Amino acid sequence: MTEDRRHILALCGGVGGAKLALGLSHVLDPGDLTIVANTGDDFEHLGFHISPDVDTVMYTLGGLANPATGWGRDGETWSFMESLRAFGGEDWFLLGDKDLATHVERSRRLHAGVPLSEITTTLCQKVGIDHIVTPMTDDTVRTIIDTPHGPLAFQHYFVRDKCEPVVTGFQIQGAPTASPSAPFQKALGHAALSAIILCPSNPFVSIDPILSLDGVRGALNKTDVPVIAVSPIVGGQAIKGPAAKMMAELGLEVTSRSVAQHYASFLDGIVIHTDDAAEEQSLRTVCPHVLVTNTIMKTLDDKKRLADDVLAFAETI
Ligand code: FO1
Repeated sequence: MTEDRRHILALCGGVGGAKLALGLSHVLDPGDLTIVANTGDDFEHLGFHISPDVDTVMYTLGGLANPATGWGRDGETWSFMESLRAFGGEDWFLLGDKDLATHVERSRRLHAGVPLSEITTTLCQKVGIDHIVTPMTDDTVRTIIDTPHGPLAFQHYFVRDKCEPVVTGFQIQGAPTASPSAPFQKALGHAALSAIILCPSNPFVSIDPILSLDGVRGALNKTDVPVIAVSPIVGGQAIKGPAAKMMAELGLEVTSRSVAQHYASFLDGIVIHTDDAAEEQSLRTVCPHVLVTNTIMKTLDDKKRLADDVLAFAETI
């Protein structure tokens, strides 16, 4: 396949996924990459529509992200939050002043009837992003975390309760009847589609909501192009976030093998970290192709190198 005849579809959640999405955006031309962000984490808060994973991808590719947290904006100020707190308002979810502008403008456009995917395209263009970044759907999908004490809305579990409640399962509400956004559908049907990459995001709460949309898992089961996952698990721990804790609580082994098993119906290749090289043989019983490389992305060079490694791996499948 020649360089100008390839299109890569990357599915991602927030911080970890956005790092690889940034790497891919540096090594692929704008027309050759579609990045689909999870919206199962979206919620209405203080009257605004918050789309955390879309914003994390937008800020990361736009060079605006807070490097310390991975979410929110760099050089943020907190006057709004401090004033809200002084009024006794809800202050468990931190909205910085610059970030707030995103939620105000997005919510205004949504109320005017503009679909989330069109708003995302516009906002991404405004911050100088040339690649296609799209929410997984324009429909409402909400991830619910089941716990022994009842169901929790995703951000209540993740931010308010700091991922402390034990997880017994997940509900991806609205997903079976939600359509993939137009740019996502276009990428899935792209004549030059040459690989689908599952970024190193949480399989349960970042990637599963995308897979659960109407027709998506079926499309991945049927596709002829390689589907490759970059494992978010390294050395029995999640690189970021609660994936390892969730796996343990669900009675799964905290390994890349469990990740591969989770995606088994469509997975052609998995990328694991060099520290886990000993797992390679047992992984091959679940997934036919395994790439062992450095999957930790601290610098921009790390992100570009991993993106190159994953694309080269895809070409061997
Ligand atoms: N994550 C936190 O841990 N604490 C926060 O207060 C917080 C605020 C926040 C505001 C806007 C935004 O786009 C993201 C924000 N996040 C925060 C991150 C986010 O909730 C999670 O990282 C994702 O939902 C999981 O991918």
